[in-house]
Amino acid sequence: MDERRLVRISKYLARHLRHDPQRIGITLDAHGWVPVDELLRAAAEHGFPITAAELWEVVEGNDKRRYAIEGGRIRASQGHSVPVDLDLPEVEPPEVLYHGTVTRFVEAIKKEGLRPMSRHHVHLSPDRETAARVGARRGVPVVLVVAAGKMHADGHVFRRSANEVWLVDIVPPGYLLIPS
Ligand code: HQG
Repeated sequence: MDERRLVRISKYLARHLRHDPQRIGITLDAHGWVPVDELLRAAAEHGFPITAAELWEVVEGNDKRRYAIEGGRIRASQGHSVPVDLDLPEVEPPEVLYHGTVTRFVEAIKKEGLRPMSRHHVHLSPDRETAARVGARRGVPVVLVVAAGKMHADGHVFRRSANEVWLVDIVPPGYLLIPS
């Protein structure tokens, strides 16, 4: 499959598995799962046929491993705006994690800290390079360092998605190191 088709399918899945399942008449269960055959049928009925082989290639070949298939069902591993409980265990984070953003958000972040905005959680990256890539989606990236160890010691709950994205409810400004 060529790269463009792969990206189109991945974006189609993101839209319907994270944000707008009703658009194609599918229902995610409480943990975000939907049967693969139901998804493929709904996609075909709504004018975007995907073969099972293509779906498999997107799930397996995707460098960010955004989707997981288990027991004939599929879900997005993180990034939802619809209410789902990913049922991820709490995990102790490393001493520092990173968040990629852009200059125009920095002033607000200094005041308010990091907020989940339209998602369920604030997303943190395990390394600077990943955070820089996340920020670069929106402009010139700024990488913030998060004192994750200290946050955890102070009682903040950390979870990690199947694709190694760290999830927290908020990051208060006092735990952020923001480059000037
Ligand atoms: C910013 C992609 C103003 C925050 C990526 C970010 C990631 C604030 C934006 C995943 C703020 C929210 C998530 C505040 C946070 N004031 N702006 N107080 N607090 N922000 O897309 O972390 O390709 O919801 O810095 O790779 O950018 O979809 O979050 O810029 O893993 O799989 O508000 O999405 O993954 O943006 O990205 P997002 P994100 P996928």
